Amino acid sequence: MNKSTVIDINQLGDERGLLTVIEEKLTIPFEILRVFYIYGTKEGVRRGFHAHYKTRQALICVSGNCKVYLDNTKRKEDILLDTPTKALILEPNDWHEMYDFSPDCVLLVLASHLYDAEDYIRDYNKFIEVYG
Ligand code: T46
Repeated sequence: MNKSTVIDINQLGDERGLLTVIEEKLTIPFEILRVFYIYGTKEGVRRGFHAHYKTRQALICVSGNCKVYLDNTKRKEDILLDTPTKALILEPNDWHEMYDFSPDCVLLVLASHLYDAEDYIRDYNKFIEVYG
């Protein structure tokens, strides 16, 4: 199983402002089948609380900032996403929770698979059974 990593995305820009490009397979190491974004998250709310069987995702804060707690059964860590030029490549075997959303946070998520509720492991004991 791959390890989740943070990658830098290049930033283009000139006197008019900034521009960041995401290209399938070049910037993001998988085919992108689905895009969604999380925004308007209320203060103090924690989201996620699951892992996946097969979906790989790239999480990018295109506005504001938030944190992501990761647990792959062997190591636990907290990642700060605070710039549109940083992507967390989130592997299926990482239990994840997103928290500390700033009021202006827009968290863009690029996913390798279409939505399938069966791809979620929402029970922590089941997660340990599958990946521990
Ligand atoms: C993830 C983190 C980073 C859909 O119908 N289609 C979709 O593509 C998605 C993503 C969600 N939904 C429905 C399922 C729920 O009824 O929207 C509702 C909220 O989804 P959920 O509670 O799973 O949201 P989060 O913020 O806990 O997790 C989401 C993604 O679901 C998940 O894949 O890894 O963002």
